[in-house]
Amino acid sequence: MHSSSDAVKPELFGNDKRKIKLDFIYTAKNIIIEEDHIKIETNINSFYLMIYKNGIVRFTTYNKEIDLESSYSIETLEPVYQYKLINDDNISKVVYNHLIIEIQHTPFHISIFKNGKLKYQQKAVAFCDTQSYLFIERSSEAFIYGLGEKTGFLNKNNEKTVMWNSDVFEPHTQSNKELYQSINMFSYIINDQKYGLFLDNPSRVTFDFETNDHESVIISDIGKLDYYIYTGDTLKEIIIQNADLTGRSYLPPLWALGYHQSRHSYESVEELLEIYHNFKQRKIPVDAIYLDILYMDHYKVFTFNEKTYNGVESVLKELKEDGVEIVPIVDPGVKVEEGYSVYDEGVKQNLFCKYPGGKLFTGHVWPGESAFYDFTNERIRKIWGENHKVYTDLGIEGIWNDMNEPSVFYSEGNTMDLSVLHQISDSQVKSHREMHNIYGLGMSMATYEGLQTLTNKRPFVLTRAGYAGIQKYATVWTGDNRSSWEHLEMSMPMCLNLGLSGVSLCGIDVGGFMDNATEELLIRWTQMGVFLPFFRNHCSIGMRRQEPWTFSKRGEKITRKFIRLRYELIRFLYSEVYKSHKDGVPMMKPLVLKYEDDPKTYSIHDQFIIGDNVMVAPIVRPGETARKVYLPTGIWFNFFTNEKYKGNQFIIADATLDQIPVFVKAESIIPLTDWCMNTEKLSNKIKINVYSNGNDFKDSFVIDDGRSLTGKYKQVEVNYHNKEVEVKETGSYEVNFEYEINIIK
Ligand code: MIG
Repeated sequence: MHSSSDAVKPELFGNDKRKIKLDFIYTAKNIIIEEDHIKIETNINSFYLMIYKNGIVRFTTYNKEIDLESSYSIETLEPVYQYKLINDDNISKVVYNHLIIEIQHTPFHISIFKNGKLKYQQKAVAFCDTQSYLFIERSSEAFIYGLGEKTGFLNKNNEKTVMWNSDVFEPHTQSNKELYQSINMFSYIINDQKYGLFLDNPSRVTFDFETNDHESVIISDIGKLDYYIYTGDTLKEIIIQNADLTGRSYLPPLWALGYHQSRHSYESVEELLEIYHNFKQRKIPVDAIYLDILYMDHYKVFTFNEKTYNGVESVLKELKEDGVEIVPIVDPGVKVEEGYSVYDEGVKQNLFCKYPGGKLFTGHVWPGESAFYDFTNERIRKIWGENHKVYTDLGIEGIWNDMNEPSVFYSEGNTMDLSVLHQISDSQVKSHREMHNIYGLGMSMATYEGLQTLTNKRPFVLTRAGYAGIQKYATVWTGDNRSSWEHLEMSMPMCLNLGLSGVSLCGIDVGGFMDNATEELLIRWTQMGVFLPFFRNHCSIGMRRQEPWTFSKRGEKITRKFIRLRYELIRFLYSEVYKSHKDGVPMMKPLVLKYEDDPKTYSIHDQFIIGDNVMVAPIVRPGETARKVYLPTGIWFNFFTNEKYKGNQFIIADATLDQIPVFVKAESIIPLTDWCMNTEKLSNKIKINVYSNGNDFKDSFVIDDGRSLTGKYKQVEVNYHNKEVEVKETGSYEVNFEYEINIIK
């Protein structure tokens, strides 16, 4: 039979040492064009191939009936028809533009060539019960990026990981394979050979780049083997193809980019007010304060505790008038309690997940026994969205989705029973085992759409769980990290790989969630947070407080300075959010994404680029006041001192406790504003730093009102020509801005 069958070592199956017999597709028979796809009949089943306009190739097969539909997490793409199919003895070729897809009949192989060069090779496909196995050619020297929210460093090659949305409370280490998000997408790079792959399957998926030499094995637990190959020539092109397929980031309101303060929990309106007053009196900017689970009445979603949160309406009004937003947490579990309208309506309107046979599924979470909305169903998502009127009536415009893996206490596997059914539509029902990883995405989708309908403004949604496509509805944070230096450092590769998987808007709990932060750790974490897409300080109940003023005067002074810096940069940052929402490239980039021709960048995980030209190199070790920084080719300026450096070298950058190394590349601009207490108070005076090396260049940024859905914006183009700067505005946003030019050379 096929060589790969021998290559599957038993370790692949972990503790399960049963001999697993795989049925390989070893031969392809009839290969024909059928409507919008090519059908390949094999000894086991039919295998389908489709090509989309932007160079995405899809392969899909099922060991049951034909099903060419995609999951609801992806965008509808137009298939192309203008390809040629050439059938030969043992090889069929599909030719489309620069692509040739070669199908070897026996043994069954598929290879994709672009401009004559091999990109991708499917070595084998096999099945075992409900599972499918995909074997792909792999070099251990290659670099593999993406896979969403994973622990460890940037390059994921020579590792094995599992996609199964899980609430992981123990410290996140490289041994934690499963975390809250499942994004089955990676990019593969070795020299000039590059491709991206997305496997659209929300059941448990194992990516094994470790066990077998020379090949990757991807195992889907149940459902279709349905995957897409991105044939872009560069990492950036691959990332954009992924955004074409799984969607671009949503556009959050401007206030989502401000500084956010959270804690589990601010236990009463008095405590909430006290936090707010502290920010005000200490002149530390803040755009949002979070309400964690203790704001509710017995943890019942869509309620407030009448004792501790008595008077919440007027407090929220006061904060709102001052420009401070409130973001309450909403979990998916609905307390089983007759008389509680959310539960009663859920039963009456058939909104909850049920076992086969119709018995209600309940599981224990914060409110006790709880039922779970079925977010796979559009009708049910809509009703969930409407529930948010309770919040939007109070002026709330942002929601925090937690526990949506879903996490279920004291249950096998800490989640919903796998036999529970999802009523996707009237004609389609699937088991939780098959749909697990999409549950959180459905919840955020429902929340996002609900908020948008209710407020008619850009919603802000923060989520813990997700699947590919989550970027269309929510910002992602990486869950329960720890107040440790290791987790400070790991914040970067985690967010960078999320970005490379489509999730541009992401962040971590600044200061760390569990364990006790120190002043030094909080300062260093806050300094990094200033440059992350999402900047929220959050901390667990029972842990040492870590609001900016809770350590010494020195701690307060330094964190204040950096939180203010966030506001000086906020026009720039929001413009980068907007660009990423348009072009699909993450705003926080690993060096390799910008400098792909420079292999020295390939493994750098502890510095990053925000936007296109701002290099951030945080200090991530206690007591350190200097660190190694790699500056890629070009001329660079220290953002704080304007000192000039030649790139293509490692430098040692000093950073005492009140400094962070940040460099800006020549031939770029940064729009800066004076700091203010929150984004509602942002000034219309913009200082444009123009970083010049003498050459002519153009750069631009985008401004708008940061909140409405009108789609009116202003593009500000800065043209550096013959040592003169010209500023030109285009677009339909009518507010006037004053520009001051500051040339740095
Ligand atoms: O079982 O709402 O990750 O941010 O503070 C823990 C309480 C539930 C987990 C979240 C964390 C949040 C906490 N939640």
